[in-house]
Amino acid sequence: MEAVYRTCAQTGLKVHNHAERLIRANAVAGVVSILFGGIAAVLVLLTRWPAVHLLDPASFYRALTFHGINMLIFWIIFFEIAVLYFAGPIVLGSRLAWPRIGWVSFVLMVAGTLLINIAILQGKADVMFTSYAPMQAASYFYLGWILFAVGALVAVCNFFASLVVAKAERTYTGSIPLVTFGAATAGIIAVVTLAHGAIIYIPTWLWSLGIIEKIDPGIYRLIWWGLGHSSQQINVTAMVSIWYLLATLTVGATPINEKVCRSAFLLYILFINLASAHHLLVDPQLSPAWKIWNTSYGMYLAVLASMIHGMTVPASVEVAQRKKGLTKGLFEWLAKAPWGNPGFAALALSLSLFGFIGGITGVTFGAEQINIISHNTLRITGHFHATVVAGTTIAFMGLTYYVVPLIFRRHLISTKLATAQIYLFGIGMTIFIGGMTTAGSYAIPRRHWDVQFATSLFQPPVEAAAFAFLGIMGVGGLFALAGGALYVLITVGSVLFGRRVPDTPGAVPLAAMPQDKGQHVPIKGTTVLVLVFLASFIIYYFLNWKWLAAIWIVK
Ligand code: HEM
Ligand SMILES: [Cu+2]
Repeated sequence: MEAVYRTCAQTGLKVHNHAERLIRANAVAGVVSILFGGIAAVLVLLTRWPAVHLLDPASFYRALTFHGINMLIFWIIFFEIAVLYFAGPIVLGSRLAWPRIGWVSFVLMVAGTLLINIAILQGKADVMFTSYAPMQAASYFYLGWILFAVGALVAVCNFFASLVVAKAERTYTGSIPLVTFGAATAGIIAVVTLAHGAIIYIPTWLWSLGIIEKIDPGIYRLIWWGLGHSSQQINVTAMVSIWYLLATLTVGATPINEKVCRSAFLLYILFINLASAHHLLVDPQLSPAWKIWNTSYGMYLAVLASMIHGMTVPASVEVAQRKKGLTKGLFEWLAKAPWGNPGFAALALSLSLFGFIGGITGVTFGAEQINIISHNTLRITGHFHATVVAGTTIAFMGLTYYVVPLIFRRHLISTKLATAQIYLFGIGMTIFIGGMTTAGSYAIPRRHWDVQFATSLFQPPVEAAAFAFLGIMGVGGLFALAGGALYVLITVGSVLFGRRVPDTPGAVPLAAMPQDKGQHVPIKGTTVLVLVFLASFIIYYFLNWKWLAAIWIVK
């Protein structure tokens, strides 16, 4: 296939036609998936809210399976493939190495999506997102996972091949930009992750066909989480790369120290797989030494990486803002930031919600001892909605508002509405997560149709306060759902009906601030924010040890 390029009038970037079309296709598939997952979210939310308790048990578990997979696998991974094709060929002004294979991998992923969704909707795969053995689904459900994973793996290889092509054809000079570097780290982790997917889903598929007699549940969990957890690190890595990109696009920030940022990305590759062990902290077959080693010493190095990015990104914003003369006091740079720009709103919300809520709860619940009071409660779902929804999803939403004009070449139908969408979704999600996590600390279980266990032989006592927090979760969830629906509406509306972006050169949003090395710009504001973060972390961590101690009252 012949490579055809256009020059983007807005950014001056050379855009390869096949890369552009594949970005569009993957982004559209992602948006369709978040729509599917969102519809299921309405049903799941209204069932977990005891005042409504909408669905019957079978439909609840079906909707929950559908929600988890469409959101965390399809929405996130289709979008990530689009990000890889953007961060590789487009940012480097090069071509996608294998256009035809790009379409093959897209078709494989769509086929996998269809098989899985059909199996769930037919009621033949009520096995949850994790599909733990010995629960069994129809064989084409597992085949769907395999097709999707192979498709995604091929897409990642295509991205790496494109980096090689760009280097060989010298489309850039020096080292690759940080965004591309971050995307490459995500790609490497993706290969490891998808390998775990193949190792676990191929035998499980054979088991569903009757070829293998039995799958050991313990081994299943161990390997499955090599997929389930590591894929969260792809999300984090992609999200952090988008933070850097959004900081450049919105305030013209450049990384304050490339070496530090790049080393932090490397820490993810080295240490993240160990952290998968935090999903097995109450499993009986593993020793405490194994659990503590993997979830403490190893995992903290990956956490360190996130904390480094959590500091360097706002610091780069502070430096860029101060250079524009916003130097008054500690926070003029922040107060006068472009809060009305949907990209900046998304950056600020994604970074702070991911760090303050997702990060702090994650490290705390991932400690072996604390895990016993959070495992399998709604505290866990509260935690990961803060990471993959308030963190990753908001970052993706913010980036979408740049992808639409740059790649679909349409203006947004309304930038104001887009900004409002980000705030509505972010604030709704914060309320939802607060309610959910607190309800979980009253021992409300996750993945359970009935909070009260009304039909069980043994009814555990449920404190009245738990119902109040489940109500807060319900109300916050509805706001967030409205924000999510608005995202789909604005994106689809702009792609179909937005004014065309003209081919005449316009402002150059990608143009970064020149980095004048000699000038020393203080980052006092960021330092204060970092200290507030660390203090919150310490307080929350020790509160949890106190709660743990309070469980066994010795008289
Ligand atoms: C407004 C948006 C959303 C709402 C209101 C919502 C609500 C919920 C609720 C109520 C549950 C059930 C918790 C339980 O009973 O254990 C749940 C589970 C889940 N959600 Fe969401 N969610 C939203 C968006 C998302 C997004 C964007 C993602 C991923 C990127 C996501 C990933 C998940 C996963 C993986 C589960 C667990 C599924 C399982 O246990 O198998 N959610 N969500
Ligand atoms: Cu994990």
